[in-house]
Amino acid sequence: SVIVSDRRTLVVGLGKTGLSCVRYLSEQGREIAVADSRNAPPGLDELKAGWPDVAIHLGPFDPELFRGFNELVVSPGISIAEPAIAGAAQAGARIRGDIDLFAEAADAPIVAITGSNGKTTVTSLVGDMARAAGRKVEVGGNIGIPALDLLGRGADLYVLELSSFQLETTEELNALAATVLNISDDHMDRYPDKMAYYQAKQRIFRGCRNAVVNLDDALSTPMARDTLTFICFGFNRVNPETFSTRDDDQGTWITYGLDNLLLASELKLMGRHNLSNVMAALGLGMAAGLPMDVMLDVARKFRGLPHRCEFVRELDGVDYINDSKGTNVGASVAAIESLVPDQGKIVLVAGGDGKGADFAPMQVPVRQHCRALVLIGRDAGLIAEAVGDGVDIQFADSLADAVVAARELANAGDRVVFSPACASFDMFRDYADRGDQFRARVEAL
Ligand code: UMA
Ligand code: ADP
Repeated sequence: SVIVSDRRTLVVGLGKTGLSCVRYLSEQGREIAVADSRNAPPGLDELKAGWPDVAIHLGPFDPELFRGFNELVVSPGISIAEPAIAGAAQAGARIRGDIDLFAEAADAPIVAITGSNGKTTVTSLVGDMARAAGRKVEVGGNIGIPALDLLGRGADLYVLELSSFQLETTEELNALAATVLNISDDHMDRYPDKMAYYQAKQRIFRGCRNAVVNLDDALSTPMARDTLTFICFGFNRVNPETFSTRDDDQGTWITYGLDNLLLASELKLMGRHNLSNVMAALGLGMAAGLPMDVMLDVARKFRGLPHRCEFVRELDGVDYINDSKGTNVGASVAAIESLVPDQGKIVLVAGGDGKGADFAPMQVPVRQHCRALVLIGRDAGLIAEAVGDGVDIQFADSLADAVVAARELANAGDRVVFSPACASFDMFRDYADRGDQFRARVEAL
């Protein structure tokens, strides 16, 4: 049977996050053990080499084992609704995540970014802006480097991308500035309903000083205001203290209050959704005290990140665009709407693991802007059903076949857009692997 001691922490999950928690908690002198439901989790060799004394429990989670700990630090890839975790919570254990540990230890202000889409773009922009302003900034979280690994590097500012999973296990983030960029359905395989997903995102505002609020998305507004200051953004407004847009004969301006800041045509980023991302980044940077001229300069130069509305090549008058990071319906709708070519139409390649999403919001934009739809992956049939008649739909067994089919369907002036609206795990290692394969197949045409 398990001996219950007062200070024992179970690190649940041994991916990147789990290892960062082991590293941090060991340094704190905590007595820890690790559990992972897999028999050969990714960080196993590193754990054994670095911390030979830490007990490791592999295979299906054992409720009795879990109840022997008074604190569980749960990785984002694992649902806290797992019976063993819920059981431990019921028995009185504190359930935390790596971001909760980070918030407690952070020695510099935090800028925190969540939302259904645009997180990585905005996080990178704010990070670049802070760096250009001469700040010692560390950037991490869901974007890749676990937050705890950013500690102790002498940062004077942290910029964190946070997922709903990470926020679920965070009590008080106490961010200097935080935003929920936008909310559309995602991860419906992990949440009982939309409200639960939305409530997880809202936790980013706990203890926050400046909220950066999207006026075009009501769900982006903090529900509990406390002593929060608002910095707002949204299209076509002339409100004070608000980043917005205005059209005149020179084009579309990004504005602040009554001031024109820069023309959309000065940006290298494509699409209306990226104007929203730039406005959000400016708002967060302003809250962090970054100079406006430096931020605008970074925005102008920012080229965007791979796999996000990324131009691959032109062939026979057709542009090929890799948007493999379009992993939910909202992202792919934004990609379709911002990539409509001047002359032709879009041939959309989509499909994968839909994570329980409702694909209905794709119907109108696909019917309006797409010449054809080529579908791959597990939920191809669900997408076809949601779009219904009115557009040519083909199914492909592999991404390679899909690229060949898309080439045949596209006319000169069209754009082939790969924006799956789905997670990649049914066919690929991750979205980057999927995007790399798309790129390689397109290069080989
Ligand atoms: N897993 C098990 N059993 C376990 C533990 C994990 O099967 O006991 C599985 C999970 O179900 C998941 C995978 O292992 O499929 C990875 O989970 P993890 O929590 O160990 O992941 P990490 O390697 O620690 O990476 C996590 C984030 N992953 C997830 O949230 C799934 C990374 O975001 C993040 O970059 C990293 O921490 C550092 O903070 C990735 C992601 O896909 C990019 N995020 C989702 C998204 O962006 O949509 C939320
Ligand atoms: P995230 O980190 O939230 O997944 P990214 O910045 O990586 O967001 O962008 C992922 C995809 O989401 C992009 O390829 C694009 O299709 C879409 N996207 C980006 N920003 C927005 C936005 N503000 N609104 C809607 N869709 C967006």
